[in-house]
Amino acid sequence: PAVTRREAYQPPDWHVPELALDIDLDPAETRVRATLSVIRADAHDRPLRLDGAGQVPLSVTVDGVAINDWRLEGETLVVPLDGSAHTIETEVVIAPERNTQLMGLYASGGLLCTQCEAEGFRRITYFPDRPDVLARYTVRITADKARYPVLLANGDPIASGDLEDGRHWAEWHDPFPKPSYLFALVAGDLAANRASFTTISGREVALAIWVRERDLPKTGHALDALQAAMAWDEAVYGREYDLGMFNIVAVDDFNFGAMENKGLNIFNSRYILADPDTATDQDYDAIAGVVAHEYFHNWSGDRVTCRDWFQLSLKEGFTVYRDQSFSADQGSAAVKRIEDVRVLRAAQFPEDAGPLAHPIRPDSYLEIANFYTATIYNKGAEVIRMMATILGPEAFRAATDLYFDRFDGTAATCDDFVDCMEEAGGVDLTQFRLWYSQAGTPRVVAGLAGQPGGRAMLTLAQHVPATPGQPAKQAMVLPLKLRLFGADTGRPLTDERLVLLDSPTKEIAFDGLAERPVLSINRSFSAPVIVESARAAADLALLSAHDDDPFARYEAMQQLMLDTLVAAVTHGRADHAAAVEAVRHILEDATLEPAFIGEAVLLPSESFIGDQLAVVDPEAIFRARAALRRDLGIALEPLWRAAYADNAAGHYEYTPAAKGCRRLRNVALDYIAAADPQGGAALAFAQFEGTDNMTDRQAALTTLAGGTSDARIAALDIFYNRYSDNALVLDKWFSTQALSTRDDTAQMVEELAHHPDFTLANPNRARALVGAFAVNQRAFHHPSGRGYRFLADQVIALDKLNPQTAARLLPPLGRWRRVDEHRAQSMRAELERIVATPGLSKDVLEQATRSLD
Ligand code: HT7
Ligand code: ZN
Repeated sequence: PAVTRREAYQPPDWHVPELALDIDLDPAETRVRATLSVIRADAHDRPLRLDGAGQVPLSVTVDGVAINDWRLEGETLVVPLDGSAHTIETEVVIAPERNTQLMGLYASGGLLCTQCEAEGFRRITYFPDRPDVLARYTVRITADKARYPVLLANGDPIASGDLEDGRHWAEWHDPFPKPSYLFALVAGDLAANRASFTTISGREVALAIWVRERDLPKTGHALDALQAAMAWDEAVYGREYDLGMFNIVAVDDFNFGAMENKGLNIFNSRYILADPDTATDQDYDAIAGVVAHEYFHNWSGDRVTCRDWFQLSLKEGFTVYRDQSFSADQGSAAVKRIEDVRVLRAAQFPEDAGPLAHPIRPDSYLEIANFYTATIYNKGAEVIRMMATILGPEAFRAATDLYFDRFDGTAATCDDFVDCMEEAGGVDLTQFRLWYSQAGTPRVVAGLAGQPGGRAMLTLAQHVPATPGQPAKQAMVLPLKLRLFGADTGRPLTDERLVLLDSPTKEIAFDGLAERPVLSINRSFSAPVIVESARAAADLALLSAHDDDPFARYEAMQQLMLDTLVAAVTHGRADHAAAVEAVRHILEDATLEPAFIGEAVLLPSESFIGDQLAVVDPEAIFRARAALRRDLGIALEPLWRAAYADNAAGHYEYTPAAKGCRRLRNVALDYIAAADPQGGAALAFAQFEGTDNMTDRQAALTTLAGGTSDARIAALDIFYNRYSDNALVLDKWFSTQALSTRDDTAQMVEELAHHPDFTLANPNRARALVGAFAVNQRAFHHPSGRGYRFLADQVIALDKLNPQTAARLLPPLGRWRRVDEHRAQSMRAELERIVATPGLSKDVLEQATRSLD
C-alpha cells in the first residue's frame, strides 16, 4: 500500500463549487447520482480525478452527454476534460447492509446513516475526497416511507413529498461550502427531543436529538449540554451558530465517539443516552463533553477546516482544548484538570514512548484512520493550552478571533493557526513550533539547592527522548509554572512564576527566602512533560497539604504514592507510613471538596506505576499496589467509614456537589473492602442492591468483581438480568469483568468472548471486552502469553469486518520493549502472526508492522 507524505501536498487540480446528490435509499441497493460542477484550478492539462472505493461507475456524463473515455486507475475514476468548467454526472449502486466497516453509508439497528471522516465519502460516490475541496451540497433523499419516515441531511430542509409507491423524498441544502468528510445523511424511524436556542444576535435555531422512540427519555442531558455549549461558545469565543437547525442522531454501531457533520452530528449512542439508572456520573460528564466537542467543531473544523489530514490536530487539538475548558467551567475546574492529565498520562504518554510515537502533525501515513490518536487529540490540546498560557487570556482570544476571521470558509494549516497566535499575541513562536514536528514526551530534571543567606538555585534541564524516525531532538519551549513553599510552615515563599525553559538547561536564582524552600513545579500541569525532581517524602507531604494549586497538591500526593510503590516493586517492600499520613491529612482537611479528595487519595494506576520503571513486572506492580491499598484501608478504616457515611445522598442528583460525594464515597468503599474483604463485600452488595443510580451500582459491582466473595457472582447475574435488553449497560457488564483484578480474569475474558451477547460486529461491545482487557495490565500480561494470543485472535477476526476498530485495539501488543524478554518474545510472535495473516487490511498492517520496530 502507498504511503502518503505531508511534504507531497499539492493543491487540488479542480474545484467543485457545487454538488447535487440524488440518493435512492435501500439497504441492499442504494442508487447514488452525483452532479458535480467542476472548475479547472489553473492552467494545467490534467484530467479530473475522482476518488472511489468499492463501487464501479454505471454511467458518466459530461455536460449532459454520456462519455466512454473515462477510465479507472485502481479505484480512482479519471475523466478527461477539455474546458475549464464542466458539469459531471456519475451513477453508482452501493449496498449499505453489507457495509460492516461502518464507513460510508451503512445500516445500524434499522437506520441508514453515514460516516465520512476521514475517507468514507468515496465509498458513497465518486468525488475528490480530500478536505481542501469545498462544495455547496444539495441532497435529495428518497426512501420507503414506512421504514424510513425521517430523512435527514446537512443544512436546512428545503422541500419534501410523497411518491406513489409508498416511498417519499426530502431535499436538504447546506449553504456553507464543506469538504466531503462533513457530508451526512440519516434515514430511519426516529423520534426527536426538540428545543430551541436563541443566538446572541437573536436568531432562533431549532434543535433536535433523534433517537428510537423508547430512548427519548434519555436525551434530556445531551440536549441541556448542547444548549450550554452553544451559549458558552458565544460567551467565551464569540462564535454563533449559523444554520436554522441543528440535528443530532444517536446510532448504536459507530467506530468512534461522534461526528461533527455540518448541522447533522451523528453520535455513538453511548454519548447521548443517559438516565440515572443506566448511566454513571462519568457517562454524564462524557456526554456533555462530547456533545460540546462536536458542537464546537462547527467553527473549529467545519467553518475553518483542515487543508490535508496531516493538519488533523488543527481541528482536533483545538476542539479538545475547547471542550476541556467548557467542562472545567461547568463543574470543578481542578478536578477536570486532574482527570484530563490522567487521561493524557494513561493514553498519550505510552503512545509517545512506544513504537507508534508520532508528532501532533505527522509526516506520513499508510492509513489516516490510524492517526485519530491520543497524540493528535490530547497532546494536541496541551499544545494549544501552552499557547494560551504563553499569550494570556486576552491575547489568546484576539488570536482565535483572528484565526476564525481570516480562515473562515477555507481549509487551513497548523502553521496558519500558530501565525495568528504570533500576530495577535505579539510573540515569536518559531521554536515553539517544534511541538508540531517533534514526537516524544520531554523530560525535565529539576533540582533546587538551598544556599546560605536565604538563597536557592533552581537548575532545570530538558531532554526529549528519541522516537521512531527522530533520533536527535532540539530543545523545546516548555512553559513551567512554579512556586516555592516554606519547608517548615508550608507558606508560599514566592509568587507563582511562568518560566519558559527554551534551552537545554537553565538556572534561576531565588533570594530572600525565609525558610528552606520546597519546589512546586509544573503547576496546573502547564507543560505536558515528565518532571523528575527528587523531593523527599516529607516535602511531597508538605505540598500535598499546603500547595495552593489544587493540581500541584494532587500531583504531590501522586508522587509520594508513586515513590512508595516504585520502592516496593524495586526492593520487594516499602515503608507506607508517609503515604498513609499524607492521605490521612487529606481526608481530615474539612476545607477540601469531596470530589478533590476522591481524586487525591486514589492510587496511581498499574500502568502509570509501570511507566516509572525500566522493565515492567506486572505481577510485582499488582502486589505492591494491593499492599499499599490494603495498608491505607486498614490504617485509615475509621476515616473511610466516616467518608462513606457522611457522603451518602438521599436520591440521585447530577450536580457537581452530589457527583463529588458519590466519587469520594465509592473510593472509600473500595478502601473499606481492601481493609475488610468480607465486610466490604457485604457493604458493596448492599449498595449494589439499594442504590437508585448506576454510578453507585457500577462502583459496587467493580469492588465486588475484583474480590472473591459469593456476592460477586450474585451481583453479576442480577446486573445481567436487569439490563439484558440495554446494550450500553451490557457493555459495562463485559468491561467490569475484563478490568477485574482477579487472578482468573484472562480465562474469564476468553469465556466471555463466547457469550451469546458478545459480538465483534458492534464496536462498543468489542471495545468493552477486548479493549478493556488489553489495558488490564496484570491480566493482559499473564505469564502464559494467553492474553497476547487472545488479543491477536480478536484483532485478526475483527479485521475482516471492521479494520479501523481492529487497528485501534492493537497498540497494547506494541509495548513489548517495556516488559521482560520472555513476555516480549510472546508479544512479538503475536504481532508477527498478525502481519502474516492473508488479506490483512492496511489499517492493521500499518499498526502491526510499526509495532514490531
Ligand atoms: N472528527 C471525528 C472523527 C471521527 C472518525 C474518525 C475515523 C473513523 C470514524 C470516525 N468517526 C468520527 C470525531 C471528533 O473528533 O469529533
Ligand atoms: Zn473532534
